[in-house]
Amino acid sequence: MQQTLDDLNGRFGKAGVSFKEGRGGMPYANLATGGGEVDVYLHGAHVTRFEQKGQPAVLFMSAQSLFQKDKAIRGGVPVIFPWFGPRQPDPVGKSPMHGFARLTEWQVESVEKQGDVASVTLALTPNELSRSLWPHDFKLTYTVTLDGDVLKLDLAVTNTGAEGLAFEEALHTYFAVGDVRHASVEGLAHTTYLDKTDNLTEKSQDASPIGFTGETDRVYLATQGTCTINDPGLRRRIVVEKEHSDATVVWNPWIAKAKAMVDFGDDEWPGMLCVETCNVGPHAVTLAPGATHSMKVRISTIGS
Ligand code: TA6
Repeated sequence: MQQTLDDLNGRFGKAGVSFKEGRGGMPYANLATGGGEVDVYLHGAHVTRFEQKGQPAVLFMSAQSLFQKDKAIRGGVPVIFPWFGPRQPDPVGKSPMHGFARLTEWQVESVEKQGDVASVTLALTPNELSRSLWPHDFKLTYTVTLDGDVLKLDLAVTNTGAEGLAFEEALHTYFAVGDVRHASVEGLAHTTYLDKTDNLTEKSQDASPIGFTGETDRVYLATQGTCTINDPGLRRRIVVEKEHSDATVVWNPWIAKAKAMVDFGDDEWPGMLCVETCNVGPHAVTLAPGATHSMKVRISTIGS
């Protein structure tokens, strides 16, 4: 159902939560508290902006991002469901990378504003696109909350069908950094990862923080802990806490891959890195009929 701005503001608008027209004429929800602002496009339920008062943006958004109904937004927090990466095996052929959830408009289900906490809940149920790719019944319920200057995301998947439901999911978060060549990621020491730049070879992470000296694309397995991004460039640390996520992806495209992406500036790769909260590969989720799985992430900053 198409949701007009008048309809959305009439039904849900309140102090701290408003609906506006964004890039490509797409509607988005703006959450505003004393601590900052968050923008969430209905297209893909895509968080495109998280800014704390007086601070540089916490999330990276590509200046080249498309805002078209059949394309993913580049940056912010893509919602990845029900497969991660290329679909394997692909029964329909040419299934979109990272599933369909980020390619379709979600419905606004509710908004909340209590004190300095503002949130919007969006929902996705089977539609023409999903049915053409993945013949399963499901409901996604995604709550985006700005609690003062902290961003909280909660992606709940409910199996509304009569059969078991298996899926992968990720909150594919792009963080803004001063210069990825001087940034590092802590919290994944002594773990095992699959290196996507080396044919998914299984490798061991040592005790040192993860630095970036080239294209980096790693799926860290059996990782439930908090990650911290150390960013001396912006003189801050970004803390990524999570619940019910067993895998963590760390990604920077570096030079060649940046050039290969039409919706990503050739010179944008130093300003970002992804730490993704997910359940993928061996950590895919299987739900019995009627069951719900909720994956949560909490993003805060220290310093700057
Ligand atoms: O999460 C890292 C990754 O899987 C990379 O391999 C790269 O493909 C990235 O996601 C972006 O994928 P996208 O489909 O958004 O271009």
